[in-house]
Amino acid sequence: MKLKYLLPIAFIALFFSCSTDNDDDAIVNETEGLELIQTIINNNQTIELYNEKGMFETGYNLVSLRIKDNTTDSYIEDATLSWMPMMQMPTMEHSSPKSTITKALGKDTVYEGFIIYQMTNTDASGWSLTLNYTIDGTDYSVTETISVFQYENQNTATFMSSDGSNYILALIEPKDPSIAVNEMKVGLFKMENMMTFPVVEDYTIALDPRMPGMGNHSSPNNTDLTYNNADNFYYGDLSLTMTGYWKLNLKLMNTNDDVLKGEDVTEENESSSLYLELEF
Ligand SMILES: [Cu+2]
Repeated sequence: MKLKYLLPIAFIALFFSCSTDNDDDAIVNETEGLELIQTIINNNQTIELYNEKGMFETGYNLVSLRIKDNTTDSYIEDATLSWMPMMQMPTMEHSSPKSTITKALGKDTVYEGFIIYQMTNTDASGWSLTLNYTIDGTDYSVTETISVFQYENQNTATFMSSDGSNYILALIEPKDPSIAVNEMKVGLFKMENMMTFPVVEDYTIALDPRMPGMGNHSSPNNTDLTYNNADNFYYGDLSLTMTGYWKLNLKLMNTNDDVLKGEDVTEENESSSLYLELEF
């Protein structure tokens, strides 16, 4: 091969090998599969919020965050972060269940946590998000209005139990249900006050899925949900025998097996007062 053909090839090879070493490529890969929800500018930093859909909805939201240093145009890899979602209502304000924020597994620039929005206004208004973070020993804080859209089905339930306490229950899995025995995963939180929502441990959630549109039939091989202390969520088997609308009738029992909320589904009682919904 003549030199005039080799040179462009060498140049192209050099160009691509350089660009794969470029930091930007690594950064782009870290948010692959995620959609930007919002950016929040706080003086010298820009905070980026991501999730799978690119929007906050009522229920469980897994959120990824990055902080960009606007001066150097690079992402901060050693920040510590916390957050406080807040809903302003006509006569009071309240927060919601949320996790701590930790570095996402196997990532350098992405932090991760969840927020469970238990309600919203019909126009998605009412919520703000405060982010507190520390970079190199300096504390920063920013509060910004966010939009939280109403999810079409009841994927979260807020209720008062027979013990007088308020609880929040949120459906996390299945995200993509199929005609099969699906792993069902929910979060259960006690509303200690308007700001504090600790995880409830070691309760049991009885499960009875039904199809109200089809004679309220059930399905075989469901199991009740039990607490997993490795990740603080509840797990059980959810059997879905066909596509369509399912009402996941639930009954919450405390550690003494007292029923705190919900009723059995019978001929006379077609639905529990505690339920989540699912459609696929
Ligand atoms: Cu509210």
